[in-house]
Amino acid sequence: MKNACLILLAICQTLVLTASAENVIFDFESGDMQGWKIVEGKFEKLLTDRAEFHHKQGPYNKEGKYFLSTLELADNSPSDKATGVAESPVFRLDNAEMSLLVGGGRHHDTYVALCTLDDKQHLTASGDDAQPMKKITWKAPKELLGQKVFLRLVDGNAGGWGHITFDNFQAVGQLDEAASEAHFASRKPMLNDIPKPPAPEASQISKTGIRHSFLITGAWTAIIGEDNEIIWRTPGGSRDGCVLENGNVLIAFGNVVKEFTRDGKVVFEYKIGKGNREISTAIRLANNRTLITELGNSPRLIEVEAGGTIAVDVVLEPETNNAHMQTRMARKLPNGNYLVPHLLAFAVKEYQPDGKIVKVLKTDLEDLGGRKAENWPFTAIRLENGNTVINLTHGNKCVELDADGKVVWVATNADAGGLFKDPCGGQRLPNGNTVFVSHAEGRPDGTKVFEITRDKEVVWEYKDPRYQSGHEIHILTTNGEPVTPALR
Ligand SMILES: [Ca+2]
Ligand SMILES: [Ca+2]
Repeated sequence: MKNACLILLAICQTLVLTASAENVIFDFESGDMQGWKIVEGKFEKLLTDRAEFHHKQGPYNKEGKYFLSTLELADNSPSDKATGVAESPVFRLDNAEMSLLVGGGRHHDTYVALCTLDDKQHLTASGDDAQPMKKITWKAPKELLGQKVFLRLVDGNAGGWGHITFDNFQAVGQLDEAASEAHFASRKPMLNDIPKPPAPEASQISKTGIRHSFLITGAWTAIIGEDNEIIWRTPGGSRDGCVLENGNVLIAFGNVVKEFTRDGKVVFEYKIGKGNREISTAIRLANNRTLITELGNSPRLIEVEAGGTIAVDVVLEPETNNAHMQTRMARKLPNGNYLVPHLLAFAVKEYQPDGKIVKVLKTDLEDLGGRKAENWPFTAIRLENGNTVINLTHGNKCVELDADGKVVWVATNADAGGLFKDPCGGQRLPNGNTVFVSHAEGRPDGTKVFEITRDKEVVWEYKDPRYQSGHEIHILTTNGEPVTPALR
């Protein structure tokens, strides 16, 4: 009888334990895998106590001493080449709230997932292409409560940032040894069947419904329609350019300027002068000449007749022998002078046709962070009120200066949510909004061009995985209406 009571008590205790909520913690502080198994592929040293990053020596933000990393080789050197899958023991999930630390790659095939025994992945988390682990909180959907679940660590990627790190998973539930054994014995391989995310498509994003068509130069030279279709395209990387009133397209390539008809016929061509190295400007003037700037041993601004004769030749003063950094998009003013941005001179200079400099607008102003902010002027867009809009590449901002060179408006990455990534060309729209091309945005799903209001609200973004960096833009229409004047 006494034995029977003890057995009954033991059964009751087991029932109570089974029903009670406990913490499921995978922090690896016992110095072992806590029942995790590498179920596919191979990781030489998944459990690691590495203290700092391999290259930059920063802290991993790990919890305690041990964590899991698919980056580590047995000799403690790093390699993204390993691929595989590791899975945790099975546990019953009793509370929706969970937290974990995750770092490493942000690929579709580097992630941690919460899975059910039917192999479905319900919640996933990846790194940010960064070493420090970040804290992730998950909230499970109701139907998962009381279900048997497990964690899956996936590294299907052998390229850059092809690894994942993981630590300190915390949940409320109960480990289930029998279910774990059954799962490990019966699981099916999945490493070679990770679904690829849909390829990103060209898109224009605007809460207020803005759609633009535009010419874009850079790694691509194309006219994009309001529905993102390619209306016109020519091969080769380009610098400056514009769409002319007759529909032809004038493009400055590295060492030649060409005017194309829409069916690709070249109707004007100017090749760079001997001894110079780059061309950075191509604008058709009201007098039907073409304004061009040349960079190199003899930096100059020229007006070229339709037949190729050089009618005006202005020596530029870029204050550097670094040809590539001498100047970008120069423009002619209604008063007949020229406005020329000089990157390393930290200045936009206004030249008379006789070469005399009559005004200098500085971009290394203390208001803008001084010389150390590296505000290299890339555009010089004179507005009707006499102000000048200057995109500052490298310094990642846009500034509007008044006629005396004082800052009257500035937009930075604090305003634009980080979208300035070496802004190059741009355009001030008739409604006062400004459009920027971010040259250094190379991600397929990154924002290549964006528009902000005078109040510095981003109201339009253009993403296009078909090309990488952009250089200059000419907005042609907005919601079907032509954009004039083209202040750019
Ligand atoms: Ca740990
Ligand atoms: Ca890998």
